[in-house]
Amino acid sequence: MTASSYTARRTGFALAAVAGLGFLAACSTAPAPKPEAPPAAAPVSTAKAAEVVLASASASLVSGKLNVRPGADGVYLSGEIGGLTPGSLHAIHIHENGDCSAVDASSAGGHFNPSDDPHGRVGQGAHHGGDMDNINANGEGVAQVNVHAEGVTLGGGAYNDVAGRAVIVHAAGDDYTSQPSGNAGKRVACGIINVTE
Ligand SMILES: [Cu+2]
Ligand SMILES: [Zn+2]
Repeated sequence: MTASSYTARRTGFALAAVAGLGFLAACSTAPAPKPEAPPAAAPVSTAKAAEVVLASASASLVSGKLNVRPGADGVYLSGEIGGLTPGSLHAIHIHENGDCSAVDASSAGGHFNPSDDPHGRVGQGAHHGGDMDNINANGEGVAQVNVHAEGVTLGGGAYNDVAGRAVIVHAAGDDYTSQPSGNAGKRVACGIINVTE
């Protein structure tokens, strides 16, 4: 073998090794496998209550506090959110990851979707478990929240458990149709569902 062909082989091997590393890195950051099919018996909520402290994201002035309680067909969120544009409409959803660390709250991931359905509107056909109705800000930019997420539980660790996940408030309203998230704009507040009881 000549010196130059040896170098070419060495270079080729090094490139293959780098490509292999890239492949491994891609694998390690690939999304977690889908949860398994729901069991026959519906999972039940084991927690009685949780709270969400919403902090601003995307340089907004939005903040608030919500109480979360399990109910007959999902979980109910109530409380108050302030710092919104007076008279404006805003989407509010439960997102997959309990991680509000990114300045734009992108770390919270997409809508919590344990049933592997398209985005939609709660109470009206197929929709994400994290989909909830829009909230309205009054003339002072404060929204009284009273929303409901269907087909999810609070506590217990079942595939549809919302404990430890994030609640996100968006800059615009949810059109309940656009995929994958209702065309609701920036994430203006984020908070984690912390079980308290
Ligand atoms: Cu959202
Ligand atoms: Zn959705």
